[in-house]
Amino acid sequence: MLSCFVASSQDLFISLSHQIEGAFLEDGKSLSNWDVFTHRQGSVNGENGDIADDHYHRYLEDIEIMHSMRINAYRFSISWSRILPRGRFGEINAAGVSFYNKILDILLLKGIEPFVTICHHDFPQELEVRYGSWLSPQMQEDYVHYAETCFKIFGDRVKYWVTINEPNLFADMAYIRGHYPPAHCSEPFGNCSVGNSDVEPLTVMHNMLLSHAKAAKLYRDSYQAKQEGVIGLVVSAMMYEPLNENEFDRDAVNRALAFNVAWALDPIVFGDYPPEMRQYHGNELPTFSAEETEYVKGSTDFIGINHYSTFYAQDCIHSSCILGGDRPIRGFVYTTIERNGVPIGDPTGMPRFFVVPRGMEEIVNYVKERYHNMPMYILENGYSPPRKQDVQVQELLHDDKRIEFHKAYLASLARAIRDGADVRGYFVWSLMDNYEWAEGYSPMFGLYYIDRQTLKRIPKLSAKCFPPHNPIGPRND
Ligand code: AM3
Repeated sequence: MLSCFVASSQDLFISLSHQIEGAFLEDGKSLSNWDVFTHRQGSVNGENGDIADDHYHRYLEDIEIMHSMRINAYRFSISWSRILPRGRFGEINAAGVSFYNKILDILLLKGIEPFVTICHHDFPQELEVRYGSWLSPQMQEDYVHYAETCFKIFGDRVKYWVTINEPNLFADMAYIRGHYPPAHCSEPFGNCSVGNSDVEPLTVMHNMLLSHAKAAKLYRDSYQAKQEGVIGLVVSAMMYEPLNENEFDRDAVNRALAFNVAWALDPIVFGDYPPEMRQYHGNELPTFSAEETEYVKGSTDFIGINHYSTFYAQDCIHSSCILGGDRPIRGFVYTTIERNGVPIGDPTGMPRFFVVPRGMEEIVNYVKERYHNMPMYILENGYSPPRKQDVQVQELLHDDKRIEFHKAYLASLARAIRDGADVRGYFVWSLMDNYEWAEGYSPMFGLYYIDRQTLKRIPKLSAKCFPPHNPIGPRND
């Protein structure tokens, strides 16, 4: 058996979100974009989040699990459709408020710091139907109204706010690949119900960033002094390495990072989109007015990083690339997971995700250098084992590979921290196996296994290893 982790001086946390709640139409919650998408026949192999981990009814047990593990922080998201089922067109749902009030109160009682994400991929379907959600500037009004509702009701207890989860991944998955609702897609991902132009993902990101910035300004102007919290954004931050060791592919790495990570972060730190994108998109890329630049720039107190894997990047300006690689060719970059037929790392259960621990140090250093070493939190990092037919539960529970994964990624993170990166926390994705968006229940990222028949929570081997700086192990009481 593998040993647990070496003690670390950093605080180490753990995370998960509403992919666990279930109770999809209970107590006044409305249909979300995901409820509608997954109920549409075949959208996610017939699987949906109707029950998920039934956390809505089992939150006491789940927080007790966290407490027993001596976890010191918990990241979760609030379901927009539970709090404002009709967005700004209806009333606050008291039952939804009461659910999160209970969670926050118990977490604090147990000494667990809540990190709260306001919008994590989901929102009331009514906003999609009325005006096309993130494609419309109207979504900014709805988002700010919702965010303020959260600050007012929960802000006395929440000291760490994340405005929007992974706007870059959402824009890509929902408006380029068509894997997330509303499933718009562009070439070469032509196999979805609604075609779009290249501009849609740019518009979606623009509305998300303006929503983030307006909410952050409101928080800072009216709540921060009294509530003494911080507010930030989290990006999906994959790493890239040159496919071939030459200057062109190294440039392609920079463009891949610009078109993914800096797309979201440059505006909120510097006030404008990355020059690399401006050069490629020209006038297609939206612009911020002088007034918008004022509040978009510097609108984050910290940078949240979700990191899972690394890809190879190949330049497509000076060499011809095969259209239809792992990603659309944005910024003339083709990304792939193999070099000369050799995969970049060991496989995982997520398509295109490989185990490449050095990527953690590399991505943290990239963010550190580009954004002048702002405070960073690793808000997601985790491992799902390669999927197998008829896998035995015992095999899933004996998750040496997950332990190895976190050991290696934490060692890589520790190197970046020793080199001066201001990383203040690390959250594991995730506490329990849960409903993984476009992939359904097959990926199993949890430190706890969920029996899908009984919904019993069963600790995997890795659960005994967290948090790693805990010298005495989990509680037995
Ligand atoms: O589902 C969570 C994790 C697990 O895998 C979480 O809710 C998300 O914030 C986050 O995006 N997570 C995740 N991402 C994988 C997304 C697959 C994208 C594949 C694109 C490959 C370039």
